Amino acid sequence: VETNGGGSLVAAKVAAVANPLAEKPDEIASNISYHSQYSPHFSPFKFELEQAYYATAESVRDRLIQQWNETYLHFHKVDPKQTYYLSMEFLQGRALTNAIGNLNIQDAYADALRKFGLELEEITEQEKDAALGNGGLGRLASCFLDSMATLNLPAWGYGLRYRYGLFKQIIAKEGQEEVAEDWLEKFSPWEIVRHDILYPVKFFGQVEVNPDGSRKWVGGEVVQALAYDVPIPGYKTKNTISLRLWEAKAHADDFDLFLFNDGQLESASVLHSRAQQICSVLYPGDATEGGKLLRLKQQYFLCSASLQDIISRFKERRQGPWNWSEFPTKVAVQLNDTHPTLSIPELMRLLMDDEGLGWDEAWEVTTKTIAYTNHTVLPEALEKWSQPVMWKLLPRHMEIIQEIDKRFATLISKTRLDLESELSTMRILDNNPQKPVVRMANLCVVSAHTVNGVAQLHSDILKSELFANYVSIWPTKFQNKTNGITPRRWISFCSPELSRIITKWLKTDQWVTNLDLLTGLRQFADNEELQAEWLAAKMANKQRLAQYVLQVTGESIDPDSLFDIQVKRIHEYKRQLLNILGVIYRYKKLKEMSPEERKSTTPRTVMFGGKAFATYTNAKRIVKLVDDVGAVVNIDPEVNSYLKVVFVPNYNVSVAEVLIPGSELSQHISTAGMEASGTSNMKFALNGCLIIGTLDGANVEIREEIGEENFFLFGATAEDVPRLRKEREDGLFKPDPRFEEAKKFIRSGVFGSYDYNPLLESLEGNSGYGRGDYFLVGYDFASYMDAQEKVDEAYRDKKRWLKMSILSTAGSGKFSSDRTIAQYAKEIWNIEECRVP
Ligand code: B1H
Repeated sequence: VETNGGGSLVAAKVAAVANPLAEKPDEIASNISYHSQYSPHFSPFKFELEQAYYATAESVRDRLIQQWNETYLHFHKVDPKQTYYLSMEFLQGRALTNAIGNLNIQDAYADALRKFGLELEEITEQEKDAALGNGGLGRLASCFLDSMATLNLPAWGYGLRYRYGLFKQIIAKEGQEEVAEDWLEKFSPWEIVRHDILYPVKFFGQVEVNPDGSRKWVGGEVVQALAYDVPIPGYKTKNTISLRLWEAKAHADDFDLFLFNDGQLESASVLHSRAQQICSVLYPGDATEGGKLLRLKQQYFLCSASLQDIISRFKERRQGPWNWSEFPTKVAVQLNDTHPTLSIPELMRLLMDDEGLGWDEAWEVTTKTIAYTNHTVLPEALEKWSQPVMWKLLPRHMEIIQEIDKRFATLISKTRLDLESELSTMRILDNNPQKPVVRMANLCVVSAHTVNGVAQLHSDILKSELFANYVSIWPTKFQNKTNGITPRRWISFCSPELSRIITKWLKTDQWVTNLDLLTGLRQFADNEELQAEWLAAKMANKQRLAQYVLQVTGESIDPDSLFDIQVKRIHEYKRQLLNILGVIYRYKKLKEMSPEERKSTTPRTVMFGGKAFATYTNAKRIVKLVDDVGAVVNIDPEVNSYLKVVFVPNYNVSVAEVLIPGSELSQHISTAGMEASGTSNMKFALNGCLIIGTLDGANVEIREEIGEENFFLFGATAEDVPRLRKEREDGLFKPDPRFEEAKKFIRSGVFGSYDYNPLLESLEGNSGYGRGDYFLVGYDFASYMDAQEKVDEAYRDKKRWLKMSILSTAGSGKFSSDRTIAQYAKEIWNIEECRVP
């Protein structure tokens, strides 16, 4: 069967036979052929790129299932203590390249596909990203899964199977537009529906007292949680763990045939559609308002289904009678931020109401099981749930939370009279009659055995500010676990060219699982041969990126210019506005120069990418400004060979895999103290990209590791920020003339007629609008521009730049998520390797 633009099943001349353990190209080709003919998704006579992708993915899945079954059975037999990572977000991205890379069969797959006249790359491009997350927090969870599998740890992820993940971003004339991203439009070959794993999850209802005084949650509305398992292969190991995603389903009996037959078609299935809503969309937050009740339902749904599953596995693995005090020796639960906090009252409820434990026993089990990671100090992102809403949706849980709160207050008044005046802010329940809420972070801190931040500076801020009072009660509860990224996806697979060079110079590929070995590159940083190879690899990556930019924006960019990138969610604290104001100033200066003068400048291509939350108007205005600046600069014949500005649409994991390897300078320029960690900073540094940044989040540690001479530092420190904000309020701030000039240039109308006033006003000290330059763009502008001048100067010295680039990669070893996960395993979870033989 020959088809247009695709492969050919006939050309391959292979038998359609499936052998899940196939490793040779011939056998793999027959697996692919088998799936294209016998998997019922498409016509068996069609074998275009899309069909070839699905058949290829299914052939890989066979192997994953084999290993995943072996892993499950092995864990079952050994019965080790196991970690469960509960997260409302997993930003998995594409799976095919990662799976064949981790299984170490990429060459065999490339050969097999060539038999059909296909290139592996065009097949992997067919896959849609699984974007079940918003940004850093969700991607961190996915990197953690890769490391847990690679380190052979008995650990699983639990999340929700959202029908629609993060929206797709389109950049139109009016700025950003959002459309639903239908990642399940066809089907996902990477999930296995588990009809045998189903739990009831209840909402609403009321609490009743049993004759013996114990309490029971009755009535209400029940939905079913159905498991979908995504196998997560480790790198070069058999261990393949699970990401278990829950889907909400109504019970068959919930369909009202009587109403249906009576012609009331919609009312007949009202329970079905209500159940369906629960997993319909990812909460579009980084810190925002939304469909509140639905979000709370989602959170509880994840917690309840996961804990029922964990308890059922615990029981299944006990042979003979058990003691519940064993539970924390077999189970560790990690809460990814406060989003799964309801796990705390849910575990208490299951232990007390279903298993018959008393309060003290249940509390001991719960607190020894659960640990909590904080990912932000932004007040608007600290979750607070309305007490009346919680009483309605989860009455039994509210009783339990009330009791935890009461006991905490008693502890303080009995043991810490000095803290009595702080008690009202430390309590879990804020009983302000105007707006009574439950403070989820406080519930976590009081209940969890360990609380951690995600970079050293962030953890220090947690200890000295947000959670300071609790530290004095439980000094050993607080830890730091600096974030990390998986070197498999973020260099090995996304930059094979650079990876080959690293392996050649280190004379080993062990660095992929022992990233500290990268320090071995330091001794060659000045070596001309390495520098030449490095330059060639970076250039190839830049060309690939330029190709991509041309394809998605129509803009051609020059691979000989400095590729300067800022990609992350659009947020005022991340200060994309500072970046674009700097670009505007640069443009104005270029315009004022003579053609001769321009020739001595460093040509730059400044790229932006990232999504703004749909109702965050200032963030959307920033997107619009960037796009408008690009529209003017890029067609300005005097300037456009020295400066281009591009907004790369729909930034997501797979776009990052093209952008990051092709980057030379990346911007991590948040107001100090506001970015908990950042993780893209680690990805860029690992790929030999230099950083311009503030002393914020993990930047601090990156700079320590790669050396301050290889980092373009600017800006106020976290310690300075409160004082500077005060000065700003008091009118003591003297703006840099360059800052005034840039703003004035926007006001002059060169970038079009869009109303930028709200943005500009947000930068003014005493404006009624916004928070009076709360993010200190004005204050940091001067040192930012000075640092940018140093960048230009450094880039003109090619050798120096290459050396800095090599040293960036060489110093990135600490930021492997393998290191992070090993620390969680040892210092929080107390779990050990459980390797499948
Ligand atoms: C991070 C979030 C977040 N911190 C609320 N907090 C959300 C908050 O849907 N919501 O309501 C979603 C996400 N995300 C990020 O976590 C930090 O800003 C980064 O600095 C950090 O690197 C990342 C991983 O720790």
